[in-house]
Amino acid sequence: MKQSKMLIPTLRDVPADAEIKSHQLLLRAGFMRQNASGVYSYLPLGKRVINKVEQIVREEMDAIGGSELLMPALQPAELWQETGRWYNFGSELMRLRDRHDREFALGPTHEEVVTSLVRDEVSSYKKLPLILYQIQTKFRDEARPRFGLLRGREFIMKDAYSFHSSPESLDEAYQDMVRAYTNIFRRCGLNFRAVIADSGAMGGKDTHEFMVLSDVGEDTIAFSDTSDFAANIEMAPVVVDYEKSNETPTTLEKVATKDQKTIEEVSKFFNVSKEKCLKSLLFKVDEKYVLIVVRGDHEVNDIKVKNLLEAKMVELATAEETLSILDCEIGSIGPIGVPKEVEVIADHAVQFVVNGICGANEPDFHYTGVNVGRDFMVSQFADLRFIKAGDPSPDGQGTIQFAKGIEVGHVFKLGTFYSEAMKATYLDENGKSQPMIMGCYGIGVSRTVAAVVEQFNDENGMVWPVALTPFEVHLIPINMKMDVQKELAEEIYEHLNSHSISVLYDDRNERPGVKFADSDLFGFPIRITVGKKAEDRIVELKLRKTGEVFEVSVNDLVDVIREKLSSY
Ligand code: 9G3
Repeated sequence: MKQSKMLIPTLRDVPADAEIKSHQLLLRAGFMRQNASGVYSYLPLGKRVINKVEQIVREEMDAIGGSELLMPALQPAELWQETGRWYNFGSELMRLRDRHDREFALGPTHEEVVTSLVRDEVSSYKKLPLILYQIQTKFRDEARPRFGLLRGREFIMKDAYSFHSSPESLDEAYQDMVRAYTNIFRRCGLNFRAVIADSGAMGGKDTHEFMVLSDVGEDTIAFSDTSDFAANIEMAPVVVDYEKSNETPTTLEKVATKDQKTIEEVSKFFNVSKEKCLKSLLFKVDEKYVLIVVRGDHEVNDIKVKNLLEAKMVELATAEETLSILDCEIGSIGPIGVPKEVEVIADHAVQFVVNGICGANEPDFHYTGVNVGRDFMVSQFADLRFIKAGDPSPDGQGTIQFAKGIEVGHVFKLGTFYSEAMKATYLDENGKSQPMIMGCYGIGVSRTVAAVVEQFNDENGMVWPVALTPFEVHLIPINMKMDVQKELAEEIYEHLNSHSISVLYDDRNERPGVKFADSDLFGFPIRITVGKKAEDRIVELKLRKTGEVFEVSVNDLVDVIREKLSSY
């Protein structure tokens, strides 16, 4: 392609509202432009990268028996009303009316559409399992779009849906998808982890997120420093063998602790570690109140509380609720003597605290010498705390570390939530009507592009992996006014194209400095410069990643380029 013919509006300066590297570079290199908050145009170079990611996704989806279709972005409200989701998604669901005043959603995802399609077209177990996928634009009216393509309001997603007549068949498709996702993100050159995640509102049980490690990621991952264990911080199970201290239990005492409220203040006041303190939090769980007790140095994981109690809603009780239920303020809560209608549940670590300290449910007093089982009872001990860096990895191998991650993929076992709500049934081998068992699997295609830039850049610009680069070679004559350089450049351009090496030919009449700065910004793997040795048919080859420079005779160029690309 000739650069003078393409729209690649590069910027010298960093755009003010672009806070992260990928957002800055994609704008500066002329790969994309913003049309509105969270809404972008992919310009030619950016669109070529999108195409490459999509191609990799298609190959891997087809390889596991997925068939590509394309569903509408305009989704009739009736479908969303069948599952009830029309009512429980708020302003994030973009809605509109057509000329007849009929309501539609601009699709944020396609469970309802695909389930309505399959219920109409599939009725026998013989047609299952079925894996359908699409690569399509999604709309979600994010409250705070930011970080460019990482959190947009219109974005490109590959979303796949699978339909099964048995849980085993779903498991098989789920595992195939995990393998396909692993291939996709490996082929994109990404450093990622498949992470055990919480299914959140999607129902179903197993779910994995694919996280690209990056400091700008919004999710926190807990992963083992020696094994491949990795879990979203919300889900990471805690498996610790707490040792029981051999202290002998002392008597319970109520001690005046004027103005001491937080664990920090109380542990300092008594000059003990936070591990000796008990932290009690009152939660409103659906319609009842539950007191959660954890060790002073731990944090309550409300997702674990919600999953343990199979609750729809778990919220920290307000100060007023605390006052009315426990007759004390939040800083004085303790598990001793709470009203019997308040269930007390403790994290496993609490049962190993001997002679602990806890609030006395009245201001300016605390109990010391507290021993669970003697001074207060719990209905159960459970894993209710957030995992911490330094904890042993739950798989027994290595120690937990934290990292930030960008979610680029998410796979779910949906079960029959949608097929039951929408009566997507099939006749099993006994002629009995059964709801289809479903899975759904997403990849953020446009988000993946931004994640790649986040992982591969340097002070001069982007550094594309070969698999995703818009062009493999950037061909730059130093001086277009010198015929020998211009003619050799054009000969090389034709030669590379005829050998299916993708090349962007910078045929502009620009100063070399401008050309090289743009070239570094674009970040293609190889740059060929045609300069003063053109008359000897010698050119300079530069590798973008390492900066290594080689002189190459034009006759060897194709072989050298192919060798450099394969070992890049
Ligand atoms: C909505 C809105 C936002 C949403 C959803 C629905 C996320 C919604 C979850 C999923 C689950 C999977 C198939 C591909 C992979 C992800 N945000 N989710 O359902 F109405 Cl406004 O999309 N869907």
